[in-house]
Amino acid sequence: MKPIFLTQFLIEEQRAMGKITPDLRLLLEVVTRACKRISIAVGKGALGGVLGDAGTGNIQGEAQKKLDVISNDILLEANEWGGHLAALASEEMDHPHPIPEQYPKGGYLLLFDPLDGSSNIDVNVSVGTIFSVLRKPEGSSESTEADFLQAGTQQVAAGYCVYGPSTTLVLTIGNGVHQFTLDRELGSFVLTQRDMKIPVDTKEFSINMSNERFWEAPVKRYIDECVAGKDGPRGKDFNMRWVASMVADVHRIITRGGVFMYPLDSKTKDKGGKLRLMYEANPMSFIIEQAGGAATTGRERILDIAPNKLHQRVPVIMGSKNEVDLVTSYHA
Ligand code: AHM
Ligand code: MG
Repeated sequence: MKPIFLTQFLIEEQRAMGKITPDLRLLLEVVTRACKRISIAVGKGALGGVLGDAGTGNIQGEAQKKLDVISNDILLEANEWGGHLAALASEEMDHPHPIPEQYPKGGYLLLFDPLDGSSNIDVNVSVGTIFSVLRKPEGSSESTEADFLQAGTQQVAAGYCVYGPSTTLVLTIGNGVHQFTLDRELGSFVLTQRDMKIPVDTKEFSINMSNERFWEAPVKRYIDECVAGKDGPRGKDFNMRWVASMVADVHRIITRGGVFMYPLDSKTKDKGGKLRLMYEANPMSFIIEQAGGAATTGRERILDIAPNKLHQRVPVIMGSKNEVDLVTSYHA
């Protein structure tokens, strides 16, 4: 079969579905080209001198890895000049990044977690990039932080790349979820799965069990019942997986089902949760829902949350629909 490259896929979507404007297509091409550069940097590992700490911290008080900073710079540099963006925001930057004066401005806002799972960089385990695209609100001339504070339902596109044994791109523009694999010889993303669907049922959960004593009762109940296996109320044995890279854990779930949880716990309660709404929870929830799954905080649908700040954190429960519905019902 003739390979379908990302460019062809996007052009055909633009023509047939009217789903993509030329500017959005350019944006997606530019972001994914930046991901290729990040993939190369990640792949060089110790030989590229890219491992280890940067010696700096981000606004969330987390130590930055060299590759966090490199990936952030690659995404900024790639996206500044094209004329498709009004501004950018990153998990690694305190404030939104305006488009430099010398370049034209466009109608989209780009948000990203440049390198998710960065605790895994130095141990050669999968990491990734997550991104989300919003429209700039009508009427405002200069972009402000308030422009970004839109509910996840307003996203026009979202995607992630996993830098694993192969580099895969998973993308939604609001009509299903499609997977592309990087052909390293050609340097191009090739469509390898159209319309991914998450099985509604699962026997696999993904949570950091070391936090068990900090969880709330509904999550503890759900996991206890899974762990009880065949002899418990669920009547089946469950398996557990935790990569500690959200991109890798969610990618497994989109591929073969499962439920991913970073729930509210007493350690992160003051901050609202562990994962970031705008850079992690919203784009992943959009993708998960487009693949037939569900995503909640336990108390509400993630995509419905009206954000109150750029670096807001939220509890996350996402994946196979029936399981997410069950955990959510325990919160009721
Ligand atoms: P990061 O964006 O700084 O890498 O943090 C987010 C990561 C997620 O990818 C992952 O699910 C989680 O943090 C792992 O947390 P923990 O180390 O508590 O298991
Ligand atoms: Mg992250």
